Amino acid sequence: MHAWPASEVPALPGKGRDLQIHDTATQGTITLAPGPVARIYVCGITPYDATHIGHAATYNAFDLVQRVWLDTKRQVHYVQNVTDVDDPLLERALRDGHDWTELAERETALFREDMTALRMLPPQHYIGAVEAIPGIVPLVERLRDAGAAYELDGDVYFSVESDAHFGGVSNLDAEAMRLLSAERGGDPDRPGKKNPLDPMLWMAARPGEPSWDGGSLGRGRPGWHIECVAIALDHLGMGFDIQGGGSDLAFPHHEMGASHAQVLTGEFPMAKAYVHAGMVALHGEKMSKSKGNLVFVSALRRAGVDPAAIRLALLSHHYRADWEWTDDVLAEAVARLERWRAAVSRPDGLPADALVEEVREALSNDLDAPAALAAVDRWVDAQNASDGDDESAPGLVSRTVDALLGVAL
Ligand code: 5CA
Ligand code: ZN
Repeated sequence: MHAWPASEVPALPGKGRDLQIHDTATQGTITLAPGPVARIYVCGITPYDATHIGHAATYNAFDLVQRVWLDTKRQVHYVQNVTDVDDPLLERALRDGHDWTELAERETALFREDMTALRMLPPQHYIGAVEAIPGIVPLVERLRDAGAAYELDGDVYFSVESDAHFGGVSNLDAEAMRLLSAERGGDPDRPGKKNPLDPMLWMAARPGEPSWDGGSLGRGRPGWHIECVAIALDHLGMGFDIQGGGSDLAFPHHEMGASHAQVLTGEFPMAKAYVHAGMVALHGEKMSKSKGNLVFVSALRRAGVDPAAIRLALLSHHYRADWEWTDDVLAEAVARLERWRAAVSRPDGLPADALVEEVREALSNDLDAPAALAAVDRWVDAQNASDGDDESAPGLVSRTVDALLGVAL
């Protein structure tokens, strides 16, 4: 699958700092020091509805990760999936009388447009679940042949007990895992399972649903977690730097994925850091496609909102915080964008070398975007109130805001 066009990232003078990031697995902050090529996998959308502000906030966090790494003069190898076949997508297509492939294609196209407008850097590999199926089947067969998976009425389940590290990503107790499993696509109450938490690796073909050749597994379609693992292992290998997504993916998705990968390869860990963004709410509840309390990026764009203002609104919250989208959040971002643009549109200004370092420091400190915005605010306020004569300053500030925050002034 093709991704979307990359906006250019200006090079800044000097060099950025290594990223310190909160890791869900160790429940602490770790400093990542990747080699010349940093490797990151970020879970992509299930394309049955348009990109909402919650999605955009999560992708914004991982876009900052890329920008910090690029500023350290590393390359970034970024992989993202599209869950273009799964229960919620098929259910929505059925409900609305649409062809599921057309629904997935349409919403993926809109996602690309939204990501481009928001200046999110694209992944080098953007892979759909459907196109990954030929790589998934042999992995499931291997897990089964190694005794880490078993069959139940034609479906194949992963045995969580086969991974000694199971539970180490999300650090939840058994009861919490069981509740979340039921809530997030698992089937803990299905009779016959060895452990209620065991997730499906391969679902045997159901009447009226799409299915693919699964070799010795029979016709069917892949489970959700093995989809991301197959894509990540294929393009990044084990021990990559960051596995990313929203906090609702820590369990079961990233927990199960790590277990699949660790059992398949005999290596630990799958990722050096498991990084999770907070949830954005609307009217007091998590924004979610299933509840329908959504603010779409595309709807804001159609209403004439500058994507740079949307981006500033996302950046005004720390990525790990849960926060609420309101009209005020957007109005504040629109006003900030205007102030910033006025400040850099002057022919000269106050020296900005210290600002570059402040923004670098804020972002390397667990992606503290609000601190980065505050630093730019300080320069902008001083600039708007004085008559500095550094002719390179406005350009340097524009390039810094563009390179590190993805905002075009
Ligand atoms: N396709 C799977 C991942 S493999 C999936 O979770 N798709 S999704 O469309 O439901 O979500 C895409 C990303 O947006 C995930 O990282 C998810 O955690 C994140 N996300 C969903 N809702 C919100 C929200 N309200 N706030 C912040 N992030 C969200
Ligand atoms: Zn995923």
